Amino acid sequence: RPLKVGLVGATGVVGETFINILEEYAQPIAELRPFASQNSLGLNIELAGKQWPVQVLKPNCFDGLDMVFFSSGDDISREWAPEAVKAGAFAVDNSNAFRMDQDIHLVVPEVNGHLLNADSKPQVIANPNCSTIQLVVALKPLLDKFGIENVTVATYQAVSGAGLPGYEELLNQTKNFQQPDHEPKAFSKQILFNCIPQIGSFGEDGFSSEEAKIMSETPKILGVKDLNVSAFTVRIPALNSHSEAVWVTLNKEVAKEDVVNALGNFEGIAVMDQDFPTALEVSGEEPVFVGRIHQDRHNKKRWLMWVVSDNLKKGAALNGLQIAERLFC
Ligand code: 11C
Repeated sequence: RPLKVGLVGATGVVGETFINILEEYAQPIAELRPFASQNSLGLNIELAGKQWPVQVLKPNCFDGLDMVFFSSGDDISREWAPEAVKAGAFAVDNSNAFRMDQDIHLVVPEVNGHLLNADSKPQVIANPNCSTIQLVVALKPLLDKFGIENVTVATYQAVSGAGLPGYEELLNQTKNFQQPDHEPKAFSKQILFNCIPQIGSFGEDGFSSEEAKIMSETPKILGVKDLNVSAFTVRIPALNSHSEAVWVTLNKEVAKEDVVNALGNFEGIAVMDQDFPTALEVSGEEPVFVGRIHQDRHNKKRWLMWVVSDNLKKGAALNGLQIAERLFC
């Protein structure tokens, strides 16, 4: 049956990606109800040859919908996702509001999609952080085949992770690159010609909120509560797609061929072992790309790999839609 879909945050970069993906291949949509702030009233979103007027959130605004995708920040989700569930819809939430709640599923369909099926009742389902999603997809086949002792990850994250303001800040600084002082807004320092080791805010232990998300979400999604994950996250002047250098220590020594086969045979992974993937090349693509797979010199159980994926697609909108597919297909 054609679905009735709500989209909160319809005018943001993730919202826009969600609409593009819906247009590409989701099952027929009976209704799109886009929501955004007051400033966007009067705008229409085009989907399937029809215009859907942008609305603002208000009581009973989700009535009749099957699913609502939220990508509009933690506060909006905290307040409105439960309202969508009360109205009888699934709330697929791309914010950080519910991810670590014990009774909320945090889902990457290839990894732990078994938590959802066509009999699931309307509930909030959390979409993980983008840099976590591509990491767990790459780790899952290694966990299943060889077991994992620990994981270390250093990220190189694109500005689109910070939404439209981040994207525009890099483009504007690039256009005006000779101007000496770029006043940073979306980032704490100038992003052009730079790398900024801050994503989110810093905690007392020295980790940033982005690092904390990766370190707590990864064990939950993989279903290994005590998995030791250490993350260091950096914003770089790439427009889109996050890159990650990953060190994974397996429970046993294995041959390279076995590692490459495990990764290559897993749903959602594209291995690029001869060449390597880059952010620019994989933008717009769906899989998680893995390259530079090689063994550590000192610890033969330890493997290094380079993991790149489109943070707006698999890292956000596409993963949300794949969650919906588990529920409705
Ligand atoms: C970034 N990963 O690149 C962040 C964006 O909790 O979903 C996504 C934040 C989140 O800045």
